[in-house]
Amino acid sequence: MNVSPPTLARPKVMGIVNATPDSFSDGGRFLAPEAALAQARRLIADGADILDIGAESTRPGADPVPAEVEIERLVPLIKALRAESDVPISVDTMKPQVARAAMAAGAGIWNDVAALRYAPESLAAAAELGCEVVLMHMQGEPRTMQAEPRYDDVVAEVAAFLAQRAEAAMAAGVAREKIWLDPGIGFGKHPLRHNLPLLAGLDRIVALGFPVLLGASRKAFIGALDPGAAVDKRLGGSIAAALAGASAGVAAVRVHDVRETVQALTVQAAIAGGR
Ligand code: HH2
Repeated sequence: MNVSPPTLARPKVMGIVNATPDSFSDGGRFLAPEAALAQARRLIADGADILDIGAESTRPGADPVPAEVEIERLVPLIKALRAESDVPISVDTMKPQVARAAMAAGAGIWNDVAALRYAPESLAAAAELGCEVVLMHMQGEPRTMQAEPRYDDVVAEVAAFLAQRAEAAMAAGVAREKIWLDPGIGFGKHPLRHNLPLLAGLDRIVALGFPVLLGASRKAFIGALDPGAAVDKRLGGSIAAALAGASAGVAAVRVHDVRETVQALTVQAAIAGGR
């Protein structure tokens, strides 16, 4: 009997392309445009549904990058990719001028870890661009966010923040259906005290009624649970987090290891479908 595998709903897998010299997990191996392009091609071949390209590291303590430098790193890469693939491209930037240049080059999603708070014109730019926009929760700013993060009820506070940023975006003219929310794992959060309740409470973020993106791949909470696991030795934990996200109903997961994550999510969905 020839039984073809069922195509069941699973979250989309967003593959991370780091076009930065100081990214915490790739160590800048993909800085040169050709190398970043090769990395992007590999992620597409591995089954990425979306690519997320960033040129400014948001790792704790990272230095800011001027907009012109981000644009120089991003635009040639986006144009080259657009010429050969129609995979949706997301750009990981806080700066509206970078988002503008990226959308003009062919990107379609603005992934903003500052949730359109970085520049006064961010909200208006997102509305004008008409692109999809990811609003992520962060306490503090990248350089200092891990100093002393504090919450009374992390899930309630993150959910309230995201609901408020979605309202602000819609009030500025961003269409409801363009908005994604992201709890911002690791962004101004204690590795275990804050990230674990957030991962356990993802259904409350999903319940806000917007598609949710989850970025847990290779993050510090995995190293805290498996002390000594180097950043590139956190695949098991990253997959566990992606599966938890899928169970909670997230729409997409942002990951380094696309092939393995697609496989895990596909198996999870197939098992759920076999009930
Ligand atoms: N995490 C990182 C960067 N951008 N964007 C969203 N929406 N959600 C996230 O969780 C998220 C993000 C950090 O991860 P990484 O890209 O691996 O490292 P870097 O800080 O060097 O960009």
